[in-house]
Amino acid sequence: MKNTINLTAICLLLMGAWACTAPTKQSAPTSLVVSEGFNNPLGFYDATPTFSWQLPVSGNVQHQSAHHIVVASSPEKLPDNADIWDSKKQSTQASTWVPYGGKALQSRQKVYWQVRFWDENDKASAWSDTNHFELGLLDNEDWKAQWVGLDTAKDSIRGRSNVLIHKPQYLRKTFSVAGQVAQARLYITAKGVFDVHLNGNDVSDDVMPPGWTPYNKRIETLTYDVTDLIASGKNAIGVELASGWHSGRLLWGKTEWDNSLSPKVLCQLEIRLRDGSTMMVLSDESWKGVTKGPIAFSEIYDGEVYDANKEMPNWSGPFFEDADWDTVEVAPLDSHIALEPKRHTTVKTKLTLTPKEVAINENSTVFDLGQNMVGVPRVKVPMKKGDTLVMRFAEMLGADGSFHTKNYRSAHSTNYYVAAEDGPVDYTPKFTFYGFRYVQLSGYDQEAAPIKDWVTGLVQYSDFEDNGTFTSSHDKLNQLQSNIVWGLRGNFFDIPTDCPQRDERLGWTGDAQVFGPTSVFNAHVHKFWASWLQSVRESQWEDGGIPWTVPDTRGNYTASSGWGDVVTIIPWKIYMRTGDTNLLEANYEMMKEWVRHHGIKSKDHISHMMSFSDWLQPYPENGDNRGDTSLNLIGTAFYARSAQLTAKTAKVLGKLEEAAKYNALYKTVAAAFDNAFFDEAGTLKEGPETQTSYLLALAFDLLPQEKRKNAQMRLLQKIKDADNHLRTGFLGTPLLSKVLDDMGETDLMYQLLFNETYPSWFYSINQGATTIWERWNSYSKEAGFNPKSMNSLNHYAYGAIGEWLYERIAGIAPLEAGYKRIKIAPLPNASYLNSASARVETPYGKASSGWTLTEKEFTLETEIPPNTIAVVHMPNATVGEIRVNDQTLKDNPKIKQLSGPGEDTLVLEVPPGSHTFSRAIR
Ligand code: RAM
Repeated sequence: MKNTINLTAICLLLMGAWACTAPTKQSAPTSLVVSEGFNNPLGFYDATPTFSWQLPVSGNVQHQSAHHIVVASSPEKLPDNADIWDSKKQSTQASTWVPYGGKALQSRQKVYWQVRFWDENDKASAWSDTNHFELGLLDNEDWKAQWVGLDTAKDSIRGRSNVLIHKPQYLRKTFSVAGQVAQARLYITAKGVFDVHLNGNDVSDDVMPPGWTPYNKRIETLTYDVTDLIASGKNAIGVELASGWHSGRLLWGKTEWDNSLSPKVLCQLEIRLRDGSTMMVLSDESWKGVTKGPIAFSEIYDGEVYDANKEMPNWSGPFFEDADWDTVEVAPLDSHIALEPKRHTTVKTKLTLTPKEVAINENSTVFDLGQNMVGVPRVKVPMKKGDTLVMRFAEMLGADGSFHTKNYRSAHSTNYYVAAEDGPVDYTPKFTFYGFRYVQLSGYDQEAAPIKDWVTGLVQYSDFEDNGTFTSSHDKLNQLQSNIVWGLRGNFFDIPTDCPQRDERLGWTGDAQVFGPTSVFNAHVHKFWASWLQSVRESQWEDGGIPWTVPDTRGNYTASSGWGDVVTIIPWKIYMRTGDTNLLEANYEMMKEWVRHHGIKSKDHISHMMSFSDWLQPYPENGDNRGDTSLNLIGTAFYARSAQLTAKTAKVLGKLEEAAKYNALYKTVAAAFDNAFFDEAGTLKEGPETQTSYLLALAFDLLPQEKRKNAQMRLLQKIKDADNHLRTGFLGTPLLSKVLDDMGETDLMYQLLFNETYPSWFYSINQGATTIWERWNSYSKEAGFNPKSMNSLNHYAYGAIGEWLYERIAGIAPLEAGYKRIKIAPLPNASYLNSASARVETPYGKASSGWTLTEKEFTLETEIPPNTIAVVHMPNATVGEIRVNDQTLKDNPKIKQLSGPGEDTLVLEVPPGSHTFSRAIR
């Protein structure tokens, strides 16, 4: 800054003001983050982070030619006296995932950093704003506190499925602070879920922390800045603690951690006073607790019971009388369980919904939020003393208006509130969540006339930001996009779940594999997946097998093909969309182990692994959920695919010998696959000829070149036999678009996508879906609810089609990992759409592609972020003259033509910036 002023002053003196208007520096980089997209984190997990930033869109920067990162122990030292790390000027285009290269960082350490860059003309930018991160407690050794809680197991209360019920606990501790507080950090976690208060104030708005990890291996810890919540003198900390996923009821319930254990909290409050002295308040034997508080019961599947008569005013304040409270039990830290800072964001209330309709019945009222959602209601309802407000939930009503809860199966999913006095109550459940669109209330003051304001839907999911949008000229396609996004919001509740409402809500690996790629477009879920993949690594068995769900609640040591393959598919897909090689590095051993497991379950490279197969394929010949495609064919196809992705990963990591080894394995398995399942011509020779058999063979490139054509023809025939409808379940559906697209059958793919009749995406929309359903026909206006008990109306798997909406209909895809090279290749199709557009936040900044098609003109508008290159494909280029930014191609010297003359698709290499391409239609 100083330099600029001096220079400006000199210019003014010597040359006159007019000559000095050109800026002497490029604008500063923006959007600084560490590791998987953390913005100034507190309680950060990563002592060896990576740094990423974006180049400014203003100032016509094309590329970075060098960067310079400085890290210091205080902001004043920056940029000139970086005492922790000074990268010096590095000549490189890398502006993402740049590894920290300074001294080892320690628990609690807070550091400040800045970055600047040089553009393609070696012109330096201004320094960025100063960013920072503060590490949490990285090691068990950092903890002086002990686990504390009441022994609720001894009450031997049994709930649904005879599961041990732990009554929610209220725990507290007073402490004195002799002086003014300069800084206070609260490090806390639970075996269970908690809500913490200081002196009667809520410490955070986190929902059900610490979240769900394989608790026998790792429990995540939270860090809160509580400097402003602690005063000189007497203080108190209070913790509400409930079972959550640790000690609550879960499907199968065979966890590797001891889930009969009474919930416990671990808490370490570290205070620094203005005089420089420090003190700690620890969870220990001095804490006290009761289970007689207002939350009398709380279970994830079954709901909550709140008795306002049992409220304890100011119970977490310093002057509350707790003489009759019990002394807590204390347990030491477990040496085998790592305590690590939470490595992604907690669940929070992200959106609120207000009812669209209110239907008043004799004793109850049903509030329709207009959208199937996940979270809790906030109710503000008039009540009479002693009455119980009953809150029930439903995803959908029957055609006769009946309140449909059958698909919750054994999940009681009901909330009770007992009023302590006459008048309005204001209540939000705390340690449970529901999947619902409708809320039914009964037990309120019968004299009051129900109004919409009584209920607000609090939409809760992991606290990530939106990352992209897709929109088009077609209402149902837009509704499909909305359903995909709501499926994401509903099932990213700390872990990726199959469904959010019934007695399941588990981290099903197959569903994650299928939907993961689409999720990355719509939301900033890089850290969410990186975190869950750590849980997957921790859950992998010794023989390389991967549990059906992570965390594992089944404990049956039987893996499923197509499900366990999440370990190769998700890291690779996320790497392609982020360019983060650390993600590959972290998961590489797991991938290898999983491929080994495929080998163990194969004979002569033909898989015999158990599989849920093409789950919920429509019209199964055998009536089974697993569809008709051969189990061994599916297993062998995924064996080859995982070997291939492991080879690609090895190559990126520079492990060339291993890359060759896994590539050879992929080829061997592919040859065995071809040999075992396909005849000389390339027609399936064993088992029922399904669409999915051909999709797997083609998508995973498992047939020799000469057989591909025939396999493609057979696939087309199978689709034709199905009256141009899909016949695919969980595994086949995500492959349809890629395979048909590669074949040039995009008209057919459009047709499948726009089909209105069963089975299709729009079919569920026609039946009233506001989310993606588990089954293509979970409900129909004609036949009502699918009679199968397994029937979730919020199940993201078929939302996998979202990837094709972004990548092909609108046309933005990474050509090189992390969108360093971007492919803009839209698929206009006048029979279906007049326009479509998508925007994606790439690691380099916003990229967008939007097209419109009129009778006269095709127009494509793109935004390409700095430090990337786009390769733009203009379809039907031979039809009319291409204009770029309203000029001829020749007048745009920075745009390079890559395609040959006369080719139908014009391929252009396009630099960063906003561009409009148009072509007249004659
Ligand atoms: C169901 C789950 C999930 C699926 C498994 C096989 O219980 O809901 O979607 O992956 O079965």
